[in-house]
Amino acid sequence: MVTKKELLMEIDFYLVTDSGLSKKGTLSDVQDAVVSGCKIVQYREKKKSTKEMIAEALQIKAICGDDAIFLVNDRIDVALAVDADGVHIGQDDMPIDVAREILGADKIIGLTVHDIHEAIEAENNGADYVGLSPIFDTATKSDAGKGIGTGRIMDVKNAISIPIVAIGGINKKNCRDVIENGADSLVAISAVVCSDDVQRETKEFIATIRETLDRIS
Ligand code: 3NM
Repeated sequence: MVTKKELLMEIDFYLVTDSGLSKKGTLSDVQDAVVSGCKIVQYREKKKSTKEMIAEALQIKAICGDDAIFLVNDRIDVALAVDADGVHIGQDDMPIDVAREILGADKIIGLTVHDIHEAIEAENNGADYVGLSPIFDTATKSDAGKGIGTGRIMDVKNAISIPIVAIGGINKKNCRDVIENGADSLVAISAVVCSDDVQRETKEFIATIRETLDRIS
């Protein structure tokens, strides 16, 4: 069986949940993305109680099963409570070495980085992948700042060997450019969860990412 860390090397479209933006709800979005071939899901929930989050996280974990990696954003306690595959944390959250100590070697830890220096530091501190952000301006996260542009992705790619997940303002028009510039995977929240057809959008993102990766490899 493929381990979740091995599966991390095969990710393409990466789903981050957003219950505030979602048309059909978080569980529906996860179900639609996973049946469409999405191999990584991050449960990002800023509004619900811990109790509600644990109940929902257990359902997401069940949907992901062996087919998709299941990570929890920020909340290491919730990840531990439901035995998720790992966490995604930010620069101001728990330091990676501390998170690793708590979670253990087998869990996946992703860290948001904004430049080459943070990316190198993330790899040196034991991150399994980096989320590079924001690539473009985005209205989805009010404090994301100005887009860094796709050119920066290749700089980071040349400096580290762990996977790079691009995030921020990505849609079907600009996603080829993101992959051509070195991203291994990408997140597109509003472009997918605001859609009427999450399955169709997920499939189209996966097909475009795969086709671009094949073309440049
Ligand atoms: N983090 P959309 S940008 C969750 O810059 C998140 O760290 C970001 O949403 C960061 O795909 C972002 O709709 C939201 O632009 C991305």
